[in-house]
Amino acid sequence: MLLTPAQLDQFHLRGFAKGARVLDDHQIEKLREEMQLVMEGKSKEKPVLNRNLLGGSSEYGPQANPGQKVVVQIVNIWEASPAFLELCKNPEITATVSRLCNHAETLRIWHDQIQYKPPGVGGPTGWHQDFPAWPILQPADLISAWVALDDAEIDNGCMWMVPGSHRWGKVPIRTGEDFQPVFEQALVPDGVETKAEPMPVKKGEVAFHHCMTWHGSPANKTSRPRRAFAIHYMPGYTIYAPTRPHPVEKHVAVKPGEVLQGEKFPVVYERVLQPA
Ligand SMILES: O=C(O)CCC(=O)C(=O)O
Repeated sequence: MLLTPAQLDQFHLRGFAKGARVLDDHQIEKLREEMQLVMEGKSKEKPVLNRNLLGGSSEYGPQANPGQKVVVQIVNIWEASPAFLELCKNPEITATVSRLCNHAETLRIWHDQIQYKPPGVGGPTGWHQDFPAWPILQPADLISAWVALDDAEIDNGCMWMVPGSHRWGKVPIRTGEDFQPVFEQALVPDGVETKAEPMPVKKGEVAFHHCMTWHGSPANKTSRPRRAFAIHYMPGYTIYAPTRPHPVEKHVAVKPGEVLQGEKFPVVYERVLQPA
């Protein structure tokens, strides 16, 4: 368990919490190498997406498209890299996520993603809630574990969170000039505080967030990389409920209304039930 009882309470109140270190320097180096390999298209197996999240050229380098900001997004690197799949199965991470999901008995990988903001050109990831961007699932009980592969700090684009926002339902959010969340006041409950706060995470540490928590990450203004890996876990009862397309949908082999399962949604945690 990577969160203390007090941190578990904080998570339920605030919608996110920072956990302990889960990777040593050697493991981090290995994952960075694997990421580079997959990003350059040199891995045998391929991920679902390997692109610049901000659009533009499919090339990442600033030389390919001068002025183009870049957030490299690799979706389902676990399919291309055994080291990342191993991290998805980390028993401490999955046991913690199960606790955060009301003691879910089973967890599957919904999908994962690298977000890499390269030095100098690394751009922002706009404010959003995850669940509305996943329009083929129900219910909104998913939890993400976000593992830093570099120190993620304010100046190189750590995530920002709005405490308590996971309890306000679906709210369309835009990103303001000053990287503040912009939203319609009438859509949030009266009297709630909507102040964003940074969530710096040291390399090798993990942080957790709920799929309705408002979050985003500004540009990388430094000469340091900001690499991170998010694992989006779904409890075993999550069903396939398609309303709009999603890149991972091509892996779905069940019918609407059925539990979303199959080899591309591997079980990574099963709670051992104690005999009565
Ligand atoms: O890595 C980032 O800055 C954003 C990741 C994110 O939006 C997520 O994990 O849900």
